[in-house]
This record gives sequence, structure tokens and C-alpha cells, in this order.
Amino acid sequence: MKTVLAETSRVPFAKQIEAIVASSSIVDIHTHLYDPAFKDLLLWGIDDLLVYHYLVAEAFRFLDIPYEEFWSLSKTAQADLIWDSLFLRHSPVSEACRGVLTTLHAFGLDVKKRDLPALRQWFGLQTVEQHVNRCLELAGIKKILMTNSPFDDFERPVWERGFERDARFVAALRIDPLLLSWPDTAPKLVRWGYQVELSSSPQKTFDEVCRFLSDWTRRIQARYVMISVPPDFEFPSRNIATQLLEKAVLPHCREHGLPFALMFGVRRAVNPQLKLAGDGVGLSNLSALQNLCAGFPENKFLVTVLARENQHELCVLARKFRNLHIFGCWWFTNVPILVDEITRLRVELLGLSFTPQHSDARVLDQIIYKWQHSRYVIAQVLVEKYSALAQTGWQISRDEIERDVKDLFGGAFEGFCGLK
Ligand code: RAT
Ligand code: ZN
Repeated sequence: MKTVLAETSRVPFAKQIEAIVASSSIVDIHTHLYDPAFKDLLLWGIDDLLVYHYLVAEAFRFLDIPYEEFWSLSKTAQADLIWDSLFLRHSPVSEACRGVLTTLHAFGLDVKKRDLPALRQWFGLQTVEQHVNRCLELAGIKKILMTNSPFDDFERPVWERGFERDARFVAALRIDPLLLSWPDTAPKLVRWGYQVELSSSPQKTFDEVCRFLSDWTRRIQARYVMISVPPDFEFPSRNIATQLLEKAVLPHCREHGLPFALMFGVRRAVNPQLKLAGDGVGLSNLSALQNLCAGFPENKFLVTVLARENQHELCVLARKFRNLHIFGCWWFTNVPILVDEITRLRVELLGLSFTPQHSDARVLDQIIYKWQHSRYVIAQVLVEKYSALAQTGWQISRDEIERDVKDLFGGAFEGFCGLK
């Protein structure tokens, strides 16, 4: 029997929607987390939470030590400095600071004591296995998509050796260096046994790049292939990235039935002294995306954009191209004010055919706050939208709301990937 949720009084109606959103399980479609078999590559715990690059950038607004001095410190000493400047000397109201507190609170830790040594002690008592289970459970996540780069010297050997997979951690093949720094990448491919050399025999090179992509897709069982691109990315263009896309990457994705994920708008190393924290944002020309969607209807594109000003155009493009699936409020847009605005915009223009959020977590514990904060905002948007429907006399059942939320939290993504 279907229970019809009536809009008799807004509060119970809202409470039911919030409860559904709070308890639906999630597929987190883009993170920088690793299967626990990668050992130290899977970051977790208080010090990693504090030295997160989002917080490093914020701490340097207050710190006056030279950059090199900060980088020469141990992780613990860096975390001490960040704790002192962002949590003790000023109130931790930014989204990334608040996130640390949300996470600690979810673990049942008493944040008001402001006792960093005691927090370290608590984390020191946890085992990775327990901690993975606890974080996934508190975040309500059933599957985590990783970001897996064959070009990463720490990660590559682990895949090459092989290991027993944890089914909760699913791979995505990251290929930025292949398209964005071909002159450095080609010699690496040669070292790894792929006969690439554009000058003499281009077709052979593209075939070899395809072979490289296929080997890695199989090895890691990739669900999609992905890249982040700078604001000045163009397609088509006269550079090698266009040829590699057209002749290797897109054919590879078609052959394996994999979406190609593009993340538009990151300006890398705006301040290189900040290292990972030094990237910025710029407005992208989404004609490149339009050309890709129109020119390659047999390919599927998963896309997020970093600039707030690109969000509307992206939604309009998704209305035109069904081979385009929008996802996430990425990085600098993952702040409540923009998650709210962007989610509303997407619902109003696309209904429920998109994936509102991914965590982008780099530290396991972050999945807790990233999802708790996003669930809250997404629930508010849904309450408003379902309430507006109720005003017309439209009735909605609990099952239907559960179905919709399931789509938003991974179902629509899996459908787009052809996995359901
Ligand atoms: O959000 C982040 O942590 C960024 O540093 C990037 O990793 C970005 O998400 C990316 O995938 O390029
Ligand atoms: Zn990322």
C-alpha cells in the first residue's frame, strides 16, 4: 500500500522528506579516497583532516611564516599550526573548518574541549578497518568511486602488483597528463612498452594509446575515464589533445561503454607555493562541451564545472544533449550557499536527471561532513519543490520520494553509465 504524504501541515511533510534524504544510501561518484589495500594512500584521522589543502589555503590567510618553512614541518606540526590559526585564534566558521567539527561531533567526540592531543589519542586507538566501516556507515555511503591515475608513481605499482579488491571502492581512470602534457607523457608510455611517436606514424600512436587505456581500464575495472581541464580548454583545437581525444580516448570510451568525465574550469598552480592548495578557478568556454556532445552522440559525458557563472549554461546544455550527465558541486562550489543555488537551478531546469553531489573527499573522515552538509541542503530544496507540487493538488507517495532520492544519490548516475 502506498502511503500518500499529504501537505496538511508543512512541518510533518518536511520532516518525512528530510528523513528520507537523511537515510538514503549514496554512491559517491568522485573522491580521492583509496581502497584500504593501498595502505598509506588512504588518508584518515585528525592530522590529515587538518592539513587538507582547503584548510591550508585558509590558514595562509593568517600565517606569516614563509611557505617553505610550513612545508618543511612534519604533518603534526602543520596540523598544530592550522588548528591554532583557524580554530583557536579565530572561529572556525568556514565550510572546510566547520566540516572538521561536524565530523568529530559525528564520532561522538567533544569538540568544545578544543583538545587536539586528546583527539589525536582517540584516532590513535582506531584501526583502519573499523574506521572505514564507521565512516561509510555514518556517511550513509554504499559505494565510493576513486580517482585512479596510472601516472601516479605511488599508486601505479599497487595496481601492477594486484590485490584483493574491497567491493565498496570502485575505480575511475584519471588521465589528465595524457591529454594535457603529452610531451612529458609520451616518453613514459614508451618506457611502459607502448610504441607511441606522433611524428612518424600517428595512427600507430593512437592505437597504442588505446591499448594503454584498455590495459588500465581492465586492470582497475574502471567505471569511467576522467580529466579536469583548464578554463581555456577548447575542442576542437589544433593541439594534440584534440587528436588524442578524437582518435584514442573517445573511441576507447565507446568501445568499453564508459562515460568520459570532464571537470571544467580549474586553473592549476595559480600560486605554486601553496602546492595542492594553489589551484584557482576560471570561466570556461562551454562551446567545447557542446561540440563534444554534438559531435560524439555515441559517447557519454559526465560533467561538472567549477565556475559559478558556468552553471546555468551547463544546465541548458544538458537539456539539449541526453549524452550529458551533470554531477556535483565541485570544490569551491561545495559551500552551502552555492550547493543550494546550483541544486535549485538544476532541479528547475532538469528535474531529477542529474547527480547533485559528490564528496571529492581526500581524507576518509570527510565523507561524513561533506554528505551531512549536502544532504541537509538537498533536502531543503526537495521540501520546497514537493511542497510546490502539493499546492497544485498533486499527491506524492513515500515510495516516489524514495525513488527520486535514490536517483539523485547515485541511481541516475548508474542509469547513465548503463549499470542498471
Ligand atoms: O577538490 C579537490 O580536492 C581538488 O584538489 C581536485 O582534486 C579536484 O577535485 C580534481 O579532481 O581535480
Ligand atoms: Zn577531485
